[in-house]
Amino acid sequence: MTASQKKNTGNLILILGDQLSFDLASLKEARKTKDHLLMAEVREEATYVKHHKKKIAFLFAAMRHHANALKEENYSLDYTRLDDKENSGSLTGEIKRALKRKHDEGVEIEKVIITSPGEYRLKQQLIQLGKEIEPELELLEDDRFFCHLDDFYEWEKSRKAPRMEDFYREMRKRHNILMAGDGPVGREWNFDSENRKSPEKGLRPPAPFKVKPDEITKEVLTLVEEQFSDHFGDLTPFHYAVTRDDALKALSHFITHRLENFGDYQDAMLENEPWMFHSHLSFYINCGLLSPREAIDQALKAYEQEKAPLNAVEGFVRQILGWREYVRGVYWLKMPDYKSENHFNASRPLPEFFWTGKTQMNCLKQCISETAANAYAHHIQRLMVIGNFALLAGLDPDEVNDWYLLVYADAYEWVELPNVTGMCLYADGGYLATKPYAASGAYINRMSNYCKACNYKVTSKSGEEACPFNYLYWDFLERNQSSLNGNHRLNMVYSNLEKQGSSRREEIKTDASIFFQKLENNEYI
Ligand code: FAD
Ligand code: DLZ
Ligand code: SF4
Repeated sequence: MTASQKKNTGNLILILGDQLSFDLASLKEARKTKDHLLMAEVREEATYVKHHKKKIAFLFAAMRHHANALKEENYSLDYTRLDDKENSGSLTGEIKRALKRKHDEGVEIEKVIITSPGEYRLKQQLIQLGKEIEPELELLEDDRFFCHLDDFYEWEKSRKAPRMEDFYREMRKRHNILMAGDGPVGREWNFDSENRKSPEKGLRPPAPFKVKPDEITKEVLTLVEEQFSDHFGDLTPFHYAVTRDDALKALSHFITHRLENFGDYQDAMLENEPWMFHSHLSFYINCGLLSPREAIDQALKAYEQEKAPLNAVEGFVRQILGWREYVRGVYWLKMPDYKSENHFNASRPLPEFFWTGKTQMNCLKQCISETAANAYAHHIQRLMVIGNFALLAGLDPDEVNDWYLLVYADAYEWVELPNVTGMCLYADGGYLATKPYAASGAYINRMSNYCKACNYKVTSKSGEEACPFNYLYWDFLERNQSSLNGNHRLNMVYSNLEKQGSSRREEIKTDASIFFQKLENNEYI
């Protein structure tokens, strides 16, 4: 009789807070009668950056519901609550404690199995733990993605400039998504140019999908209020889905009510309309309640049934099949060095208003206040308002990354870091983006109605009343000319800067330095 055939042997399988999927690699191999699942709420994961209260509540509530669903499927599962007296405070500590517990119960753990975590930090901790404990610790590849990491590395090696657009086309072909023979449906691969409609007057997006918290969620909300009251953001009202059934309803709600306009208004922003026509599915996809495949399949079905146009469906597919997969590949390929990239040597500390929303710049006030309220902002708010400011003001990439990682309920480092360091700050020197996503106030004015209610004038270029984005944009280009000079996509912009003449360039410099001085003094700007 081998060891594994004995009744009191089995594996210990740790399920992380963002692994709430029934088709998880480690679960596929689990033997319900022998193996033991472990889930744990731990202080270290909630505080390695001080996550938004709503993010912690969302994850703990989703974890508790998922644990119950697993138990209903007859898995044997131990669940450590945050306020359990014996809670060690870390995931590695909880594995050690579970090993001891099982030993005391007379169970011999043969192997500790974990689907690879989404963050380098935790993966290193688990590898280290594997060296310290007796049973073998096995990390399985997380196969809930369209692209295996080895395939990404191979694709990347084969390209001179490994850009998202080429990767996306490759993925479309490989997975036969929106293909007509060898070419794309609609003869174009990308309808990005049809995804930039300005929000016209009277545009009203539908109300978002909302779920009333049940008893389990209410208990979590009380716990988070007690334990994490000093963390950023509003805990209530809380209306996110925390079960698979409700996440599926959220998907279906998006397909029915928003997908049709998703393409047209993908870049649009309106005051007091945080949800626009976006899907709000990233929380659910990233923690495993929904699979990226089913989100794409539902959108394709809507297209086939003529319920949504191609520019909307292709745009949605591109975000999930293209960007989401691409940034994950970049993260694992480039870590750990990617975390310390700082192409422009930016070092300005994060302004206080990133935490309070108290600024006279209405666009930033709107986007930061909505982030505090919802642990959510849509892509253009993250990129072209908050991110654009961080880039132009030369904010320290470490501080900016920490902020993005903690404020959004969908943020895990594998997806957050490339979006911030690569896409938004150009801190990787142009590996991910072909040029910095820098813009003056005119862009924000075109894509939103924020400027109408702003204390600054978007049409004014200089002086106290001028929109700060207007001079910060040129000052950023001037400051970083030596490191951006070789970028031919900026030739036109730099020739425009040259044309402005020396006195205008001095004016820009003066306006920017006055602004930065006020920022340093923590004045109300
Ligand atoms: P939708 O606009 O409805 O898009 C559909 C789906 O596409 C999203 O749910 C998401 O799964 C995927 N997606 C879209 N854009 C991206 C992208 N650039 N990278 C990866 N997936 C994408 N996304 C995160 O999931 N976590 C983050 O921590 C995160 N941080 C970001 C930081 C910055 C500075 C920027 C510019 C973008 C960041 N994004 C992040 C990408 C994007 O902003 C969010 O995925 C999106 O806003 C989530 O809202 P939604 O579900 O309504 O998205
Ligand atoms: C984000 C998060 C939080 C706040 N809390 C927990 C937790 O208590 N237990 C857990 O297993 N996971 C948590 N997570 C998600 C992890 O941080 C995530 O699994 C890693 O960052 C890897 O992506
Ligand atoms: Fe933002 Fe400038 Fe418009 Fe004000 S005027 S909302 S600061 S872009």
